[in-house]
Amino acid sequence: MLPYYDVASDGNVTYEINLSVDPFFTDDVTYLEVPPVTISVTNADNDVPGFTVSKTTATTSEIGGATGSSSFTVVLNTAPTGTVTIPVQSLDVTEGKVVAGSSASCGSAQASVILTFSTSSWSSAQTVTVCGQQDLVDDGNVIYTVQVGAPTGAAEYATLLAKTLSVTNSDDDTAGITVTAGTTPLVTTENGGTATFTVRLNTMPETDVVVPVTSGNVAEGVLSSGTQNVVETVNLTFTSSNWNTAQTVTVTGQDEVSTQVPGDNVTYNVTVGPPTGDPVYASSVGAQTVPITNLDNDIPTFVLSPPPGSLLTVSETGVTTKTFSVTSARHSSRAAARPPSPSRRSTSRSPSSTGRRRRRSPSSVRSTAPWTGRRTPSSRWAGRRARTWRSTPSPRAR
Ligand SMILES: [Ca+2]
Ligand SMILES: [Ca+2]
Ligand SMILES: [Ca+2]
Ligand SMILES: [Ca+2]
Repeated sequence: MLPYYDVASDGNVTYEINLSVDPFFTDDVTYLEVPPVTISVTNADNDVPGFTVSKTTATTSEIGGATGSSSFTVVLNTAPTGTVTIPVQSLDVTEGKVVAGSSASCGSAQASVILTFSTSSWSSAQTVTVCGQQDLVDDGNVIYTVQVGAPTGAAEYATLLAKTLSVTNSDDDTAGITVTAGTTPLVTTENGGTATFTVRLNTMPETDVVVPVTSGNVAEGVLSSGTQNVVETVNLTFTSSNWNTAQTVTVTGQDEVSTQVPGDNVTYNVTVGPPTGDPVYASSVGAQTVPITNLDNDIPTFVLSPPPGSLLTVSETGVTTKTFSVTSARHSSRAAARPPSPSRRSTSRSPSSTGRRRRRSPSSVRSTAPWTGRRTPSSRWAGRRARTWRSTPSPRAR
């Protein structure tokens, strides 16, 4: 007698075998008197209800899609006595979601899917794909769990426990600061010409980030951003909401306060960072420098004495002698209207500079200067600057 093989978890089944003498095929009549015999047989069941998950570990990536996802299958081990449902759930939807089918369906991935196995489809493996999720945060590779089960439905399955997959979602974000120049190169002028650049973060911070932006030479350029005006350092604050919105920094060129120096185009650095606040930014992002060139506004000129237009009469006899002089001078049309730079107010002026400024007083030169009119807002501006610098004395003042 051979045991009957089935795939149902139907338990140990006991059945009976009846033995009796068949008179039609029996020649020995003495056996016709033998009574029937019943044999009880138990067929031991070897089908244990359960389900198989094809993976215990997997890797996804924040880039998502086919490359950033991982698929596995689920199948029942035995024919169920009724329909079996198995939920599949991501326990961290910020890192991975699940969808029935292939990675082509990642666009509709959810926190969980329900797999249904009937008494006829129980042996067909069903595919589930774990789709890596993007978070724009420099959060490193994160391990999370996808839970399969526990099953419900057929009684022999409803007692089973859930299984788990350990999934690692690879990070694709690197904290950093992007500085974008408004022009290349960044140039200001001693006439107060400005240059701008913008600053933004590359990844979403988990706590606020403050990026200090500091002029390396306040005698050549000071900074403004938002309500922070004409200062050595502006502090740009980035939150999880505005981290990718560029904030503009304006650099305003500075003129000499006293002695005008011609030809002094000065290049210096504005430093952006290092950031503070969010631990990832504070620990992994350094400072970067932005070169700024402040262009000179001092124009060499000449002073004639007597002034142009004067009539000098001499005689062909050579008896009459007249003299005139030509002296070099220079002017900066903004100097007179310029508010004193805080970094230079403490600088003692040399006698020569004072003397030169006196000599430069001839109105024929200065009155035609084109910049004087543009400086007229300086009284309000100068007052603001003065207050600002008093309250935040510059360690870089010279
Ligand atoms: Ca990330
Ligand atoms: Ca992540
Ligand atoms: Ca100059
Ligand atoms: Ca100048």
